[in-house]
Amino acid sequence: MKKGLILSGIQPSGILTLGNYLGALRNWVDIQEEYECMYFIADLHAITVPQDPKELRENTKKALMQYLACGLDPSKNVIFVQSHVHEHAELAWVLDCNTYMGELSRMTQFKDKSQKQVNVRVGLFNYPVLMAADILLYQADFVPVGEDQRQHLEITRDIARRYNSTYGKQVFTIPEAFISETGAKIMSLKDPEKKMSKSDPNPLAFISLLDDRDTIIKKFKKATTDSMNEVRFSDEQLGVKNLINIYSSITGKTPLEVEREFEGIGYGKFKMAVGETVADALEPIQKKYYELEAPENEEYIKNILKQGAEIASGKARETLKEVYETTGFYSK
Ligand code: ATP
Ligand code: LTN
Repeated sequence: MKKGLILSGIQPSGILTLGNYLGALRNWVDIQEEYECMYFIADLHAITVPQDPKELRENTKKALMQYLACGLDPSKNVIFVQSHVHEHAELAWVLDCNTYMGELSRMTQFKDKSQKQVNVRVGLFNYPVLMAADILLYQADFVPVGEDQRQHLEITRDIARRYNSTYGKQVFTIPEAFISETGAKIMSLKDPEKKMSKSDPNPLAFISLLDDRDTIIKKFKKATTDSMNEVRFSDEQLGVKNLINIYSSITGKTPLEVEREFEGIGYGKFKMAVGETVADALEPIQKKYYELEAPENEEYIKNILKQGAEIASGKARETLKEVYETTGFYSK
């Protein structure tokens, strides 16, 4: 018996990072046996900041290959590209008209991301509404994401509750965030106050899932720490805390066990150990990824997305139809 519907997505705004893996993808793989799962590539979200069309197209295909390489099984999960299902954008409009400027203005991701833009797009401001549409369209029960998305899940719940109560009908399922205890917030290797992000302009700040061993080790060697030279899981040592967090979410050891393991050992050796552990964890993923990259797999990749979009569209159509009726649109 399946327990409920799971839905999540990642933006194809670059090659996925260790943060995307530990905060999201890895958990998707763990739950694929138990739940009915739908995972998409959020290309509509990616264009909330400027994207080069050629890179966006390539990164979308690469994102799918990274999903598969990380262990998502296309026979157990519905995998699709967001723009292949036009209902996402359509529901987003209806929800836009049921969302307040004030509540969107409070989103911390908007505050952070808009600071980095010269001309801030309306879509960046609207982003959480599109995310709400993604989730509500499939009547998802649980949404496995990293900690940074908690606020967007809260606004999704608010929008859904408001719509249901405005129209006096349970049109939308109220979804719940599904955030794992470990790895939910991996920080930048260069600025441990910021989260690790694939669109960070400094490549030393993140570990890409496709970085080779030498690059991974080099990045960890250059990771920001402090002058205390003590491996401690403390808010006074955010850089070291982040490295402990990465190491423990891969090895399954608790932060206390990691502290003990590296007691009296300098940062050099500690960083090396974290780098090796991460490289070991990514090695099988990269092997699978490069196999999938072979030209003869092109058809296989296309088929996964085609089938995924068909199944997703069927579900999306049902919800949108109900929303249009409930909203009062005159039917054909
Ligand atoms: P961008 O840099 O384009 O904003 P991103 O790397 O921050 O992208 P998203 O595509 O926005 O990643 O996020 C996809 C999923 O990965 C979400 O569930 C998000 O919570 C999770 N995630 C992203 N970054 C991290 C991180 N540093 N630690 C843990 N989880 C993360
Ligand atoms: N906003 C998410 C990506 C995303 C998403 C979703 C995640 C878009 N739509 C729906 C879960 C459910 C992010 O990680 N930035």
